[in-house]
Amino acid sequence: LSTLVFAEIYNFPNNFIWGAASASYQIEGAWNVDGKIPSIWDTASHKNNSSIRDGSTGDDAGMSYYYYEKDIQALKDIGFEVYRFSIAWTRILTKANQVNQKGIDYYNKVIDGLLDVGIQPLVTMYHWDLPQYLQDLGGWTNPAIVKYFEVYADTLFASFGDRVEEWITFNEPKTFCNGGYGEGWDAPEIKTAHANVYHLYKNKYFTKQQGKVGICLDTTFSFPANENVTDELVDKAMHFSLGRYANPIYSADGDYPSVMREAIDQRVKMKGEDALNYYTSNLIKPSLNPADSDSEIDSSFDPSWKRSASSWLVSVPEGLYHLLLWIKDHYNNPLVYITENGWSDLPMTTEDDGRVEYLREHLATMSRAITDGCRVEAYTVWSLTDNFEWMKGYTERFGIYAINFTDPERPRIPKKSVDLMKQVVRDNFVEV
Ligand code: PNW
Repeated sequence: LSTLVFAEIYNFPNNFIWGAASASYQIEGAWNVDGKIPSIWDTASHKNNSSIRDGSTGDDAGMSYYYYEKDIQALKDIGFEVYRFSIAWTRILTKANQVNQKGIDYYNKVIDGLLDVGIQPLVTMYHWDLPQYLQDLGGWTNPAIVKYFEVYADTLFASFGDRVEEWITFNEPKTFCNGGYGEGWDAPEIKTAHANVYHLYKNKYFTKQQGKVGICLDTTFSFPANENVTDELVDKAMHFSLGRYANPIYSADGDYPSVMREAIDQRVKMKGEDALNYYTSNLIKPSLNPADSDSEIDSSFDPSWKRSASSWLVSVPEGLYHLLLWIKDHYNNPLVYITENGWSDLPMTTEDDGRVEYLREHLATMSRAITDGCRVEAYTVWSLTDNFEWMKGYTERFGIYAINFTDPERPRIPKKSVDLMKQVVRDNFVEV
């Protein structure tokens, strides 16, 4: 007896680009090798009683620093055409901002190895592993970092730009700013938002103490240099200097100054695609305790949404469809690369039916969004292999290949989802 299964087929454009994604600290290991300097994740994972769930570190991880050829082979076995990986800033420049040739050599080997088998590199410059010495200067809260980042980026373009055609500056600024510097649940685990302290005072102390909490902003006043300079230009200069901080806090619309946003928009429009990471969705409603958050929005999960091994990750394929259409409608239908999308399971699951189902359903909604006019051109699944999942250590696994982190050879063991991706890359359709 056989069961009849009625499957829907969802197609993808012929030139659609398939691949997988990873990040340096999560896979490389070799944390103190060949001139690499410490990053904030070395610091976070090495400190006593670290906040990492299993007390683990990325000191060795999947050892991609030594076994990058296994990663390339794993990509090739599926037939992938693009590999999104990140470069560790801490391998490229020394504390004195000198180029570390051994770090350059490593990424040259990765890039050339990929190109040799016809896989395009898609390079993230910053996936959270900030040099510790820059954090000691304030990290992303110190405006001087802009120059440091520019020197680093310059080194990358000069060293790899002859072969790397696609770059991503930052992975998830919302997450690393809020996690690292706002709520403190990611390295460098700093909790410093003005808004947090303001609300703390308002909620907990104000009734009793009746004081005020403000912020100290600095600015020059901008005078017109001659009579041809308009008042609008004066206003614009003031908004670039003061308004960028003051408007979100004090202005009626509570937003960044529109004149600044428009000027920046114009420059951004020069070129570029949107690299988008989508994992999950939530239900929202007006907050019952408005004081708890600036947005005054509460969010929750629908009980019917399937749960992964990660508490924050539930499967909502429709969310990807709606997100892609929202982007199309709000940003003039830009080119979109889905640079992360994936599912977590427990260590050493290779029968990863949950992931197979998640990927099938998300690829299907992506196909529907493309049919409805969205310009999605590439998809890289998170992640190629199991890896160091930040504060969750090795307790949650995102790979389509499993890794046993106690095996010195770190073989990349295909999970069932590898077969799914092989089929999708070969046929350019997914069945649901
Ligand atoms: C990503 N969300 O972060 C990171 O880029 C990866 O390094 C990480 O391993 C992966 O997720 C899995 O956790 C996310 O808002 C940040 O849904 C935010 C969200 C999801 C993932």
